[in-house]
Amino acid sequence: MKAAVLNAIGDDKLELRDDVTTVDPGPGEVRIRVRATGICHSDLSAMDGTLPALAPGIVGHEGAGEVVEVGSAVTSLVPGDHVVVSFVPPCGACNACVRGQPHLCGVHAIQAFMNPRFKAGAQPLFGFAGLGTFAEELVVPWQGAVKIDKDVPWEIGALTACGVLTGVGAVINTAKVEPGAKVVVIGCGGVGISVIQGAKVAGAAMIVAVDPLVEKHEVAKRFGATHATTPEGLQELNAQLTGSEGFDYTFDVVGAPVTIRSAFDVARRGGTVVVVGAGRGDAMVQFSAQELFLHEKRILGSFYGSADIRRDYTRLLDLWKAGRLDIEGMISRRITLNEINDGLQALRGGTMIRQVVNFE
Ligand code: CXF
Ligand code: ZN
Repeated sequence: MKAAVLNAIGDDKLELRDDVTTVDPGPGEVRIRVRATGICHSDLSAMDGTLPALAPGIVGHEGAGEVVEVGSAVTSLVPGDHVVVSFVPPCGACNACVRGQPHLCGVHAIQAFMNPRFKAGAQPLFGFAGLGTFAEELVVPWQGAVKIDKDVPWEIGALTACGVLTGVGAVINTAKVEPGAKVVVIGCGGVGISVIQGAKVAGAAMIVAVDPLVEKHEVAKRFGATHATTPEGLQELNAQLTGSEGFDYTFDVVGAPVTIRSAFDVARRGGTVVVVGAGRGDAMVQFSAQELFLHEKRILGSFYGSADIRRDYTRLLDLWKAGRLDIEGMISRRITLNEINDGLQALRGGTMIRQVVNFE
């Protein structure tokens, strides 16, 4: 099959090959024919070493497709089913799963670093985050393939897999934003736009979008932002909108020390700061010992929208069907796998919300 291969961490291009194969599905695994995948900023982060990944490998972690083969122990899926694939298939048995935090199940992530998921000729290839959707097929545990209705377009399913779930989940599950809240969202890519949409769904009264690219301000407003500014203008808006008291909820969707610090600074005393952005392991953020206790700001990490994929993929697609989440509108561009390097380069340019790769 055809796949886009990352030969080494640090490469800025993927190699298109047509001699790639998947591992055979084990008893609890399913083979999926990928029909659409989004290009997420985390794919660039895997390529440049910001996020942990192994090479040679296949990136791409936001996809939807059709089940083509199921392992002997799989009872919940059959060939022909349409599924959204997840990079955190909850095993159902570990402490995180039993505790009710299936998004923190680490079983598949650990496996992903030990067992290659593909081969190119005789060369084993890893799958980023245990997936690798920049390939025509992939094999995943059945728990990582969630069945969706057949009338859901592939690209809508694909974007739900990572960006929409991560952003809307951060608002609804992690922060639990309530009606009337004043919200700031720093970073207006696919996840940031999903945070904005989540805040709108949650009934926020004020949603301030922050992005250095002014072209994105109108986009953010189209998805529900009530105000938009560059990072330099944020304190001024804070003064205007809250009398400098600060906002109830602030979301960092960049993952850089300066944006996390800024999210902290514009949260009110007792407010909630949510770190959604996927930052570097060695990037440090400073807080004074005094400000942490004195202002009682709650700093919450949010991984994968604190989601339960079985509950939340359906919930998000129901919101989409009801017209309350605009997922089509997030698609800036549609390409084929042959154009993947062009898509990655366009994402580096900063103005793309989501590009979708459609497969035959
Ligand atoms: C990332 C988080 C780290 C693993 C891959 C996906 N989240 C969103 O892009
Ligand atoms: Zn992603």
